[in-house]
Amino acid sequence: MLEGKKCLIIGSGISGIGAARLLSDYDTEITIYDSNEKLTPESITEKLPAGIKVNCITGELPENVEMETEALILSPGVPTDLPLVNRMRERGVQILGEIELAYLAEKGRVAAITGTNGKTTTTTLLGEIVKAWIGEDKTFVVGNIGNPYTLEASKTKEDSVTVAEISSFQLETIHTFQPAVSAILNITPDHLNRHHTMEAYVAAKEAVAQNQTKDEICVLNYENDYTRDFGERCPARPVFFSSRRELEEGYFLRGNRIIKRFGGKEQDLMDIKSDMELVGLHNAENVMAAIAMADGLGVPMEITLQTIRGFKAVEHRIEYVATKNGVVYYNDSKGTNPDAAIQGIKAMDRPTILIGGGYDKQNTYDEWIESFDGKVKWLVLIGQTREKIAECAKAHGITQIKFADTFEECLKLCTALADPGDAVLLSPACASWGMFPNYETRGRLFKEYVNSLPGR
Ligand code: UMA
Repeated sequence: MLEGKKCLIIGSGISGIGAARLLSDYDTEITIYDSNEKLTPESITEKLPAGIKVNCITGELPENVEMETEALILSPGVPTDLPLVNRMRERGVQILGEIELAYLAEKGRVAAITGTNGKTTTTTLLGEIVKAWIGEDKTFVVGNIGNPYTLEASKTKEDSVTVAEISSFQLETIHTFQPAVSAILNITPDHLNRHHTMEAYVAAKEAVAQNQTKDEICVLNYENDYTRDFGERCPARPVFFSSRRELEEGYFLRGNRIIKRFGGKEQDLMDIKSDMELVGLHNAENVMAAIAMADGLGVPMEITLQTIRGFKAVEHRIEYVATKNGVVYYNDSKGTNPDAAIQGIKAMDRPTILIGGGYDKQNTYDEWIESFDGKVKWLVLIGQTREKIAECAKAHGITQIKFADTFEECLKLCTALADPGDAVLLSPACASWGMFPNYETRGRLFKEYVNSLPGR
């Protein structure tokens, strides 16, 4: 459907490069455009594999290129309501996201995971389960997790499984994307600067199931109002999990044990304290979602449970870094919104120096600050949101607040403020943008700093 067309890709990040690679398999004319004036066409060309013919443009897009474009491919970070995109839409130009483009080349089955929090852990875990079942060569773990789907889609085969972490940004631009098994882990306010309203954000998440049929399943969290309600209107067959109540049908916790119950038949699967290394109730939810999805794909239960038993925490998610001079350091750089950061502070069992702040996604911070539960000894704030968070913290009676201008200053300050027996937790409740290219860089810099501190 793209054959012979003049295609314009917006964004020269990893998705845009992946999209160009995939498009080069078709007979298309490819242009990559990036609005960042600091980039040069040469710097984009350098990122492309040799032998691919791509026209690269940065800064302003010439009008003739806009007018000649017949298909527009958007990177996830590109808002779908940009004037340029709106003009092309009005002109009837075919508009698709990088995920949709990849899906056009998909030959196997897809398991797609979305939700505000827990996506990366669940995707990684399900990826490991599927690998243990059909082998690494037939398993593709892609998407928001950091591996563009367009780089892998052409390698898929009829008997392969693609496990995809899909963000709300990516779901805004799908058309035919149809997972065999999908999951919406939870929905809480996030990315409202991009989606503008909660309704639009929820609609984007629900789109993961829009092309599914009742022969396919959508795994949903019974304890989240949005996902529970979606069960009523979901085009796929809803399969619920719950960490708080016993369900008539589905996967749930009874004390510390995960139980599966369908058609009146119960199976006692595992203990969340002694059978897995992941900690916290949110991880029990991620594990139940992964089990439900693996079941939906047909993975034998023994393979699923064995993989979970050996699975360790994902990098940057409440990740223990080191203990230096009696201070325990945790990297939760993936706490990029208040809801995720609540899990971070909840997991602490000691006085904590908490690093917060970053890019402003127009979130509110009250619930996060209310979850501090007297544990936050000092709140050290960085980035664009620091004043907004400080104001909110003060309104909740928290006065032990410090500002830092740079990340380095912030880290040194935390070390100075911490006494033996304390924790230092990087769990900012904000995206990293503005100070770092991504949360991984923020987390890695934190770990490098901690590991460079003297002491064991
Ligand atoms: N750009 C434009 N015009 C715009 C906006 C951006 O030209 O209007 C350009 C920028 O100058 C930049 C490029 O687009 O050069 C960046 O594209 P991108 O933001 O889509 O980033 P990618 O590097 O392609 O990474 C994207 C995802 N990024 C975002 O959604 C912001 C990555 O998710 C994802 O891992 C990757 O695709 C592979 O699928 C990151 C993320 O932060 C981890 N996701 C959000 C989250 O998890 O909360 C949704």
